[in-house]
Amino acid sequence: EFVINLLKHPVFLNDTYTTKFIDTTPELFQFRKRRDRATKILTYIADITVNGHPETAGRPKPPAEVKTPKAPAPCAEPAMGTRNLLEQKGPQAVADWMRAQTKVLITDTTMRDGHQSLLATRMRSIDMIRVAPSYAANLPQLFSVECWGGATFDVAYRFLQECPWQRLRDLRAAMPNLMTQMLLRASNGVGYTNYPDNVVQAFVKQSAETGVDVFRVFDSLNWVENMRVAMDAVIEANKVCEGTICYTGDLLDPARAKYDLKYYVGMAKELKAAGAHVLGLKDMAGLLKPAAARVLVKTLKQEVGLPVHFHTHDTSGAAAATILAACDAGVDAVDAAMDAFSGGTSQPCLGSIVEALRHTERDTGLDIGAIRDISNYWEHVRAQYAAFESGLAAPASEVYLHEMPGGQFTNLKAQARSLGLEERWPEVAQAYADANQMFGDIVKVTPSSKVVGDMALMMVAQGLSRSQVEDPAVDVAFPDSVVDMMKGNLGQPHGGWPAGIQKKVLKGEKPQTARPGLGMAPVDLEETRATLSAELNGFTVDDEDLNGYLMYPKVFLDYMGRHRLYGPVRTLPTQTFFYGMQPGDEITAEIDPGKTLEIRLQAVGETGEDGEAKVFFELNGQPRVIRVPNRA
Ligand code: BTN
Ligand code: 3PY
Ligand code: ZN
Repeated sequence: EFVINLLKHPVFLNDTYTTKFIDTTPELFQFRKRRDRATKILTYIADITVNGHPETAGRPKPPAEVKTPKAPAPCAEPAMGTRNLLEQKGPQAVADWMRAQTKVLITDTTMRDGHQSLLATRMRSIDMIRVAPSYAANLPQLFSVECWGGATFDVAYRFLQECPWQRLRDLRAAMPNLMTQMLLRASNGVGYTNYPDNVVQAFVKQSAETGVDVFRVFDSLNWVENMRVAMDAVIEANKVCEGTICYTGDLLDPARAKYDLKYYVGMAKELKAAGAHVLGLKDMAGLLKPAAARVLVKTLKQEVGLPVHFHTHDTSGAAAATILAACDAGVDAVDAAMDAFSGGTSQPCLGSIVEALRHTERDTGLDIGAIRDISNYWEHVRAQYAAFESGLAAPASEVYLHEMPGGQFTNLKAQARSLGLEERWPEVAQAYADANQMFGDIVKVTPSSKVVGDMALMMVAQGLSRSQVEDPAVDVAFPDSVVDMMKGNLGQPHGGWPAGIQKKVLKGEKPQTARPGLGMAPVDLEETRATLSAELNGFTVDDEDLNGYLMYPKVFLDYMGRHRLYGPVRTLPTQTFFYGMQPGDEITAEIDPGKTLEIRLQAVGETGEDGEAKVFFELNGQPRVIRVPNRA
């Protein structure tokens, strides 16, 4: 097949291919017969069974008794929920309704931040889609279900071999009464870099069309100027625009006066003026302490007049106290995760918040029995992903030192491990804090948090202290991401970049202070579609594919190449996807609504002289033999 040859061609692997390369390289066009989807899926299972999945090799295995999780039965037709209000009366009516509630509204983050923070974002769509009807029927009082955006977009293509848009479409269909919610990094889309304005606009439009109702829009430097393009696009799509403040520092600490009450109120007013329907308060590292939450939420409510939606992480172990303080202070909505996906670097436990508020004037009205049933389902789901557990065993008060976001903490630890720095983690934590101060004490959240992390790892690996890095006499080769940030390519932080370090990093080059998107030419969308279609041998590129490609060109192309080989592997049970099958195992995969494959593994044969293993299946009762290279 064309794409397989292309993806394995050294020029492609080197990232130096062009369309001309395709025209001048005839060996790409040795087509094999196109195989049907069932054969493709069997090929995937055979390959994983013989060779293992590269991502689970050497990692802890799920317990032997782990079974495909079964979702609780939906108890009735879904009652009307927030989505119905949005559809009937629009986003402003949702915001007005929020402010009129006495109860605390709850967002469930399990399907996005929960697994992003605990399982390296590896949860597969099938495990979400199975339980979505139970959410719609049994928890219709939820404010929203956060299930898209952030890191989930590229991880779906890159590691899970599935289309993130299809995930969204399926979840939307399964929860018609509940608002879906996504995390959007403003001009950075769901990526790590600033995109041209028309790419951001197209992405928001498509997300709204495919199924996002609430957009939590933030900027990694809290620069409202750089949030407008994304916010305007959300408002244009008639969806809920949650303009968001990222919380950092320590509100009540006079030594961290850069981020004081005045700063947050000022930013909140800017977000309101920019058209936010809801004010998001995003405490991505879990730094907001209970007493500070009381002051901050009360003041924002009084001074701004928008409903406030609070998000935090339980890295310190004290997040539930902060949420309850925020509830006392009048917060309108809060985020929490189901038991099995809560705590640690994730959100606090949803059921426990619900019970803590029970019989108070802020009672959420959510059914604890329904929560328990759904949570039991999630417990079985989590067990399947043992390979992706980070192993953080206890709360970490160290978070107040480094201020790493929940999603980054375990990731950076893994990176440190791969560089042989695991034993020196306390130094990494200190270097992260030092790098932050060196950059002027900035907001740290994707992508700015990655830059600080890159700097910190470099400092520890090379034994450089902050004062050495800052010393004009000491030669330092800065990470690319640091150079890029100092150039102004992620935007401007509160108070600007410190002149000394910026000058040293840029070696005399002049930084930009304008909004990065201002200097970027719009992408010709139709020309891109045509080029992409040609690169994919005439494949019809729809708007979702085009937007996926615009965010992550290489990741998307790699996904497409594997898709042509392996077909709709998103329909496989998670155990099969990561571990293949044992002789005697039987599974089903619904590749289209109503079209189900029944697959039984009979045996794995010997590997022949040609290095290929024969794998014997029964597919819907008929014998099938698949040959795959044995790379083990
Ligand atoms: C990856 O991106 O590496 C994970 C996606 C699955 C890749 C498939 S798994 C079977 C085959 N063997 C490999 O090493 N890669 C592909
Ligand atoms: C993301 O951008 O993915 C985040 O979760 C930031 O907190
Ligand atoms: Zn978060």
